[in-house]
Amino acid sequence: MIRGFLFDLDGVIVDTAKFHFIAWQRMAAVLHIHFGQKENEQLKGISREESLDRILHWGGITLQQEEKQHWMDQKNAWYLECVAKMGPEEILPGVASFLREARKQGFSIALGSASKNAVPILEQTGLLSAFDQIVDGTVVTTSKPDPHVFLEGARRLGLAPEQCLVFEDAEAGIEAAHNGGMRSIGVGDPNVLHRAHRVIQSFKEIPDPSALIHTL
Ligand code: B16
Ligand code: MG
Repeated sequence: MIRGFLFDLDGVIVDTAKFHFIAWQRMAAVLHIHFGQKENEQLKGISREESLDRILHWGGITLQQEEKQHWMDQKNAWYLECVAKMGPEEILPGVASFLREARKQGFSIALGSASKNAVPILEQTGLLSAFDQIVDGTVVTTSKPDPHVFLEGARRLGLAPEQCLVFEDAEAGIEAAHNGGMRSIGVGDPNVLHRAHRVIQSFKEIPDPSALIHTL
């Protein structure tokens, strides 16, 4: 029986993938590396450093750790310029009411994100108090598909993995959920997320959390 929900942040609660894209693209342009939407898709759910490693690899560039740190800091500064303009209007359709209903119905709710910027984003969008636990990139260093971020979320909620349902927009995140022994809902493209137990385009399709878990 599902008793808890584990939410990815980027691409599930808010569409920050577009801001990551803008920031990585600025860097790629300076380094003369091709970086398009297809490449960006492969960075969803992947940590900042691993994302940088992948982009440098695609561009055939090797950098010293110090230079890598410079680009991670610069990319994050560009990213935060976008985040600073965010407000509740950036919450994806149906998410806020799903979170409210889930709490009313007694489900436990945790965030399971690779992002180190999760708390400021939840603060800016007014959603921080909707979560019982936050597990983010400041807590967990391994990238999805490693299940640690979700296992830690389940542990903090006091639930077994099989009592948790994960919401994810990234292939790597769906894999992470399954590697941790959890069920998953893919949010987005069914062709990318075909391994998920169910795929939705939007939370507007699933207004009632209790009804949802009976469809799995
Ligand atoms: P930051 P999620 C992930 O968040 C993003 O999908 C991924 O593109 C990003 O590189 C990663 O967070 C790290 O983010 O640079 O803010 O620490 O989808 O796991 O919520
Ligand atoms: Mg995501």
